[in-house]
This record gives sequence, structure tokens and C-alpha cells, in this order.
Amino acid sequence: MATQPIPRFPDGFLWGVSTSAHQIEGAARLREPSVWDVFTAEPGRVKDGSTAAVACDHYHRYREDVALLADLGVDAYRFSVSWPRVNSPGGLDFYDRLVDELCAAGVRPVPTLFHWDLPAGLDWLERDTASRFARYVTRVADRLGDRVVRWITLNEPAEHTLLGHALGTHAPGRTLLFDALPAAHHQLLAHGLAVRALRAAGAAEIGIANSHGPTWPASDDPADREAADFYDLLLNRLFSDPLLTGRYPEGIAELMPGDARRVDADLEIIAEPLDWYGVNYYAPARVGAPQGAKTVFGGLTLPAELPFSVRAIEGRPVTDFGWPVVPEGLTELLTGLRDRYGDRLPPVVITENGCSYEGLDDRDRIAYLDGHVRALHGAVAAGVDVRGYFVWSLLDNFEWAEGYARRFGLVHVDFATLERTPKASYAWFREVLRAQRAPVG
Ligand code: IFM
Repeated sequence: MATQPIPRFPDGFLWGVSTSAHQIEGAARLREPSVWDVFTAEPGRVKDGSTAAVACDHYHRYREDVALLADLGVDAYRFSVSWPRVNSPGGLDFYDRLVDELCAAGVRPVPTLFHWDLPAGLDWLERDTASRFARYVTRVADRLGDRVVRWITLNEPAEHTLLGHALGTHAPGRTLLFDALPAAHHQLLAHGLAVRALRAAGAAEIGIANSHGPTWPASDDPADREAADFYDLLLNRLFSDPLLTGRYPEGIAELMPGDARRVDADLEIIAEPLDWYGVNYYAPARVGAPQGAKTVFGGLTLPAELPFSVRAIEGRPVTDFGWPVVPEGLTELLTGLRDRYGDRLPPVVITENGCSYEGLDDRDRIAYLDGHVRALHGAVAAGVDVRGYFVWSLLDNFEWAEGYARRFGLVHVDFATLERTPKASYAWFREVLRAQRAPVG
């Protein structure tokens, strides 16, 4: 399916695709277990009862997957390093081979150092997990740093805190609501310590992948506005403010663990300057005053005690996951981040954007990506310094508590045979990349 030409992005713009270790690697027996292995072994945790023991078997098929990346023509590949695998004999060798294969194919490796698969037995409620993370990061950087230039510390600490520690729909399955905040603080501290560890190991370009989305009040009613502001605080500013301003937003600091002086000292570490800021964008949220327990998009049920409720965004197409398709939300989000943080916002890279749809002739995915890439161009035209865009995801994969029921890939994976088949969106993205690189005029 051809679309109208997409406006030209600035020279040097980085085009890529993303995946994560637990969602694609498989070969679970060749590594230590993670909190996700423990979680998926508990009945009822994953909707289709599946596990990531085999997933896409990328561990054994990485050469085929790198060939797909090369054929697609991306500049870069964002993958994650599994901490439990690095803890296991020969684990780092796998990433060594993967990075070599990528470099040989002319695709820049962009590793994420934590994408939710914490080694079983570790816990983000424990402060010490942050120091352990920094030691693991040093090991990875010492091994891969001669070939890796761009690093990502954490993926979406907001979702990992909310879904894993506050609501319990993701590993480790805790339902702590606001008592989950220490897990957020310790991940942010781990991020800051990792930035220092990476710099000490000579790394040049360090960022984080934070999920963000505009929050729209359900109405002008002050109760809806207040609820939306609190939601925005928890899902957006709780993570970007400390990183970019060195302070927690008002209303959060007093909920944080430890005495205030200790948190202040931690904030200095958390606010280590970043070389770039990764944004994962999927959809905005429309939020109003509490309405009792309600199921929101993605089948997630928010408990009645929360001081907000998430409402449907009417009049928009939705993905198979039920997420509304709102491309202009990306422009709004990026101009909003620029307005809030000004010079403190480093150059932005969209580290994830994508949608779940069935089928090989995935025109809905093409429409989604086309709309979002144009909206991203809108942000560039509005003066936001955006340097890259990564589609989530290269492959259909293990979509956490949804199992294999949600397909985000440009490449279809038959989970019975593990055969890979590029979808129509893969061909579309390849054409977009070719057009972006064609000589001007
Ligand atoms: O699959 C996830 C990914 O692991 C983190 N960001 C959102 C994606 C889609 O839900």
C-alpha cells in the first residue's frame, strides 16, 4: 500500500526498529530466571497461558533477524540485554555475536540495559538493586563498548512501576498502589548510577526510553481537571522531572522513601546530564474524576481507590489492543516536553511507536505509522530537536500479560514453526527509508 510521500527529515536522522530480550529471545534454559519467568509460571497471569521460554527463538535465529534488518534498510536496531542472561555462563557472548553481526550488516546496535526482566530474587523495592544494576552495566559496557555508541539505560520505568508494582498485572505482580513509589525511585537511581558507569566506561551517547503521552481532561469540570493533572504527574512528570530538572514534581516528593536529604542526594545522581531523551509514544489518555473500578483500554482494570479514571477517546479508530489512534498526540507531546523543559530537554529520539493488528496485509498498521511519522515531522517543523524514530516492533513477539495475542511486528512470526514473513508494513517502511535517503532534487 503506497502512501503520499512523507516530508523529508533532517540529515543524519536515525531510523530504526525496536525489540526486547524477554519478548523475542527464548532460550530461557540457557539463562537464569527473571521475575517474568516466575510470574508467567503462576496460573492466570498471562491471558493465553503462554510463556516466553521460546518466544521468537531469536537467540538461535539472530542471523536471520539481522538479515531482515539489513534488508529493511534501518540505520539502527534497538534491542535489550537480558540481565539474567548476562549473569549466566556464556550470556554476554550472545550479545557479542549479535553486535558483531549488526556491525557487519551496517546496522548500529542500540542496547537497552533493562527492559523489565529483572533477575528473579532481585527487587526494585530494595535500594541495593540500583547499585547491582550499575555493576552489571559496567560488565556489559566493558564487553560491548568498543562497538556500541548509543546506550539506553531503562525502558519505561513508569509502566514497570504502575503495572508491575502498583496494579500487579505485570511481573512481579505486586498490588501496592502508591506504596509502589520506591520502585520508581530506585529505578531512577539505577538509571543515574548507570549513566555514571557508562561514562566511566567511555560511552558517548546515553539516553533513557520513557513512555509519555498527553493527558486530556475528560471535561472542564475542576474535578476532572484535577484528576487528569494527577494522572499526568504519575505517568509523565514523575519520571521526566527528576531526570531533566533534578527535582520530583510537587505532590510526589513527600511520598518518596527515605529522609529528604537522602532523596536530594539521589536526585543529583538521577539528574546526570543525558545526551538524548528517548520517548515511547502510543496514545494519549483522557482522564476524569474517579468513577469506581473500571476496565480501560488494553483490558486493564483500574481499582476504585485511584483518584482518577481513564475514559474512552471517542471518534477514533482503535488498534486490536483497544488503544485509540491519535497521531497528532505525538506532536502535542513533543512540543509540550519542549515547552516544559526548554534547554534542559536534550535531543529527542522516539524509541518506540507502533500498534497491534492481525494479518499480513496490515494496512491499519501502515496508516498508523504513516500518521505518526507525519506527526513527528510536525514536531520537527515546530522546532523540536528530534533525531530518530524507532518502530515497535521488528517481530511479533511475547506481549507480556497478553501473551502472543497482540501482534506489533513489521514481520509476522508463526509461533508454531517460528517462520518469519515480512508484512505489508515492512515493505512500506522500507520504501519510506529509501525515499528519505534519495538524493534531493
Ligand atoms: O511490548 C511493549 C514494550 O515491551 C514496551 N512498550 C510498549 C510495547 C507495547 O505494549
